Amino acid sequence: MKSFLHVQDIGPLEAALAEAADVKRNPFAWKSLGKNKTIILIFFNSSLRTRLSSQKAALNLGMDPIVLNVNGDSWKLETEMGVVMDGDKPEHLREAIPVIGSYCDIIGVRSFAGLKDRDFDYNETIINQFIEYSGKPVISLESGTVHPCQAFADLITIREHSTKKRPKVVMTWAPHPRALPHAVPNSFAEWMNAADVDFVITHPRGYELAPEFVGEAEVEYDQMKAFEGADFIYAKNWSSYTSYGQILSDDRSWTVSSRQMAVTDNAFFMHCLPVRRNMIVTDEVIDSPRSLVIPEAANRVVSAQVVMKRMLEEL
Ligand code: AN0
Ligand code: CP
Repeated sequence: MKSFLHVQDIGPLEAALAEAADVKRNPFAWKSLGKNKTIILIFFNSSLRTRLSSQKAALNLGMDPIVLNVNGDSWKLETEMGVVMDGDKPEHLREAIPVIGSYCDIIGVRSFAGLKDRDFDYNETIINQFIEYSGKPVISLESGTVHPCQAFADLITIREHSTKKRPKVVMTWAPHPRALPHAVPNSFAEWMNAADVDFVITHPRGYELAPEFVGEAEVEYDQMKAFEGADFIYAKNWSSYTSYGQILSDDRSWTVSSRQMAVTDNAFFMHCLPVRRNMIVTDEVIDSPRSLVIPEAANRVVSAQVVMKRMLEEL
């Protein structure tokens, strides 16, 4: 695996899920695989889970993780090509990336969508430069359009809790005070479309995701109708794709509460975290025994470890 952005990068899902179960059962079985190998994790944005679970996964594999917070500890990096660098950024990615590549064996990059220039974000301009100029395998830790480590952990969690062969999984938009990227819902849609589930997306009009991620998924604008008979509810806010980066609605009736959960088939509740309580989901739902948010976050170590393990095996 030269890079990990999309569901196809992991190959057949059943094999990946079986490997995830192995890794979870015996996390230290591959401790010698990463001996004398280094992973550098670059963060252009904040993180709790990704930062910690990626390091934990690397340590489980015997690798040495190094974390760099761009904008915090390092020089601010220019990401646009062909600009006169007379602003506040003293170094360009074009030099920084090969330097970083020379210090490590695998690179992880978190660089959120800026939500200003759709082409810049949707061309994955930043992570693609890492892929092109580092000479090393690159993992998206949420980049311009995708968050594959999250979606893989979500799929592992669904598989662990599903009692049906083909569960109904509903991804619902929910209100949020700030404009958020599409990476989490894009990847969740991409992975659910590839998995053996009935997948429905529900959101107010104007929040349609990019067609390449929606794929064949059913889109239902009536949230209550979408929730009927669901086995898993996956809540997330995102900003508009068509009116790029805009907030079009703050309709609090979309906040996931026991009113909507009542029409599901006793569904589990999921969210990638961080979550704003009583905006995205009520206390009652997130604190209920059907909430999977903590085991879901715990599975971030497992998904990251499978990806890093496969990259190490190919080094
Ligand atoms: C980010 C997002 O929505 O993309 C990260 C989620 C993993 N969330 C926030 O910025 C709150
Ligand atoms: N879910 C997730 O990626 O969380 P962090 O932003 O805290 O890493």
